[in-house]
Amino acid sequence: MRIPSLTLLAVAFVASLPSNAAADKRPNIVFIFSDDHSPNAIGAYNRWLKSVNPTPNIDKLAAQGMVFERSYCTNSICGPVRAVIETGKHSHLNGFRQNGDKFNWDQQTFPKLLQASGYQTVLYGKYHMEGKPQGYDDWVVLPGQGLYYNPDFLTAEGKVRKEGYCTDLVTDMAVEWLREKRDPEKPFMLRVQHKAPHRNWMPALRHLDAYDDVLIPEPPTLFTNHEGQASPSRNQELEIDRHMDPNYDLFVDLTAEFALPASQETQDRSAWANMKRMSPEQMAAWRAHFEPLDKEFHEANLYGEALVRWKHQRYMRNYLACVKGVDESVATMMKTLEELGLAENTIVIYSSDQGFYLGDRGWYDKRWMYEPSFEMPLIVKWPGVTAPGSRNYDLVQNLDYASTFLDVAGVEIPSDLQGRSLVPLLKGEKPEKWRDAIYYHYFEYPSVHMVARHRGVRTDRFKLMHFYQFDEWEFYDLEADPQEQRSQYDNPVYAAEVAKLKERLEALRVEYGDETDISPRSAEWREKVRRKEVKE
Ligand code: SGN
Ligand code: CA
Repeated sequence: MRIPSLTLLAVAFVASLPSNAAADKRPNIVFIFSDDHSPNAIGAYNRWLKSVNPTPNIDKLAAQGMVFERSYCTNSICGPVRAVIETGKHSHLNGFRQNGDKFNWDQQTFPKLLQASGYQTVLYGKYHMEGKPQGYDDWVVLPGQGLYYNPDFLTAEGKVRKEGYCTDLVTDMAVEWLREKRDPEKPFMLRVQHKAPHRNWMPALRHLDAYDDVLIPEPPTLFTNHEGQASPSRNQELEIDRHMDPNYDLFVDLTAEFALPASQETQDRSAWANMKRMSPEQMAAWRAHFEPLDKEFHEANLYGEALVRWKHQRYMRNYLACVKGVDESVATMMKTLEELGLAENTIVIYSSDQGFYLGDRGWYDKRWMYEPSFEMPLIVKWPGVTAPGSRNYDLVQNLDYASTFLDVAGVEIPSDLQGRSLVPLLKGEKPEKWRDAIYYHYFEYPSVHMVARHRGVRTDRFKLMHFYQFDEWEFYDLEADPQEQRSQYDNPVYAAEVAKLKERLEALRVEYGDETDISPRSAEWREKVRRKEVKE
């Protein structure tokens, strides 16, 4: 008997299928990712900002899906979080330890693997990893931090300037791709990545007055003295009081020549650095909004705690107005998926690169392993899989995203990935051996905001942090002290627990292969760094 050739067999097989069965029905993934959006500023997380109802649309997504209550990043800073997502490997292995590093795009990434398996892969917006993205069928990205108004974008063909507000422009590109550019026969992974609500907090004109009449709640730790912590907590530069600049950060008009500060240097550190990008019409609307508020501020002549409170209100109003733009983007994406009949087979994920201090501990910015900047929002709607309104309390990380996406697509997860697929958790299953501790390592010091390097471990209840350049430790019982106000590192009551966590930290270091030099630096080096005489 003659055996038919493989080609003939394949033709016969395809011909025997119903006409549309050739289409690949694996789930689509829409990954909406913002920059510096704290879970505290998401209604669904039920935290201290909930009363201002900051995110009705993200909350709707949460009501239809699963909210991860214990989601943490590996290294609380933009580029590194993204590199971990791309590779599923910790910073010390993927090579992107701190902002300013360059990502090596030649390495294995999850979009490359998805693409090879037949997914369409698309990336729009902030990526912050330098270089030409690989593994994407289409990409249009912001250079570096990107700008809020009339930003430049990088494309495969070169740089283009787009007129409008950044969050809207990124959403529009994603919508246009879904409506007009997608191949309906193939599944897709679409990344919609916003600059907002990153510093300098510039809302869309339509949202400028969104919170004018709202008294924003204050976090319980707006006024703390950091006496209960190791020295790095007192020697940072991210306090609302001492480091948040009313003009550069809050757009308060402090000069007679607001529109054009005298020197290049003063321009760069003034509101002008960001406002100069606006069109005359945009700038007129912007100034019309802030002028009466600035007048009131100057007349009030505030100082001390009253000034901190005022700065906090202004900061939060602008930040939350930026969040509003992102929240609208989520609504637009969900509506578009509905209209195109894609909602049922599309997983929608909302996340952000790290948490953020919204006055917590008296601070803004991120970087630390303390909860407000260590956590990452993570909300997932997977129709037919995530139970509507469900909550998960397992320890999860950005390290897990790559494995999760591959698992969703039925692609084999390479053995060198360090995260774990969240698919069982999304299904509501409780895997027998889920991780019981999280490993953290932050590398960027000395640098902007002056947060010392540290590594650490967090379990369900305890946290150990090691500021190794300074040879100082902190330890917290998160049940007894959820705001991490007083380190118990030297408290004999916790001695056994501290010893256990030190062992755990070492075991995780070995497991993840982190060979970073963690020897303490000399007293002389520490002093020089603090006097700004050393840059690394
Ligand atoms: C800029 C910001 C910092 C911020 C870093 C990192 N300064 O340097 O406030 O910590 O980015 O942010 S700014 O004057 O440019 O606003 S990150 O999101 O990229 O990690
Ligand atoms: Ca960020």
